[in-house]
Amino acid sequence: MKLDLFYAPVACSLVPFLLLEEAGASFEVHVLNLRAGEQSAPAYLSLNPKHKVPLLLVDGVPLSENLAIQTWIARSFPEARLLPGETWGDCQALSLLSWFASGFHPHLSRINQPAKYCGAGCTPGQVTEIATQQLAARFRIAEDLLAGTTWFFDRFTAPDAYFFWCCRRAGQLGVDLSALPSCRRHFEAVGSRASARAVLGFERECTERSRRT
Ligand SMILES: N[C@@H](CCC(=O)N[C@@H](CS)C(=O)NCC(=O)O)C(=O)O
Repeated sequence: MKLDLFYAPVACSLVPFLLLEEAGASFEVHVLNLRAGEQSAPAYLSLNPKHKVPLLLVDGVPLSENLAIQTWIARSFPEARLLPGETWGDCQALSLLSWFASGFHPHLSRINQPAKYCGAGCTPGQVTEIATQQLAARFRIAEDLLAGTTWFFDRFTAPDAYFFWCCRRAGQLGVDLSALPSCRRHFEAVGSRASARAVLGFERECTERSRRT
């Protein structure tokens, strides 16, 4: 089976990258420069007309959407135990993945590019402020879910990787997580895994390479 992951530094494609590392999968990473608009090049649009990363090609056939890609990885590499492994637990995990994709990610996108989300009579500052408030409410819920526990389930699973990215991106965009000790502890726990260190090392190399060119 040939796996090709389309990835961009800093973007949410970090999550399937990390899970493929956890699974010990053999895969090729194709780096896109989102700022340069490489996600809108015709060759990429023919694979993913939604012009987004992540995208996973499985034997040349594209699969888009983080939730679907993560679920595919977890099911295809069962020995990595990236989902709880029984129906109720798996549905609880999908519930978290869906929440991160629909409850966190869109607000992070708004803070990243507020002008894109402005209608008449609304300023980028207001978009950022509302998105920050919405995120704060969601992070408080996550804080309660993580109180007294290292992981969302009894061990590291896919939702931990996805929430790691949400916290990382929020921090990079200036969202203050300092009053959320459980989220911060969770962030440290995921960040210290070999998979996360490998992905962040790769990201550093990409960033340095693009700085040099
Ligand atoms: N619903 C998609 C969202 C993916 C997404 O928004 N990716 C961003 C990076 S984090 C992207 O590729 N943006 C480029 C663009 O919008 O042109 C998913 O869950 O996979």
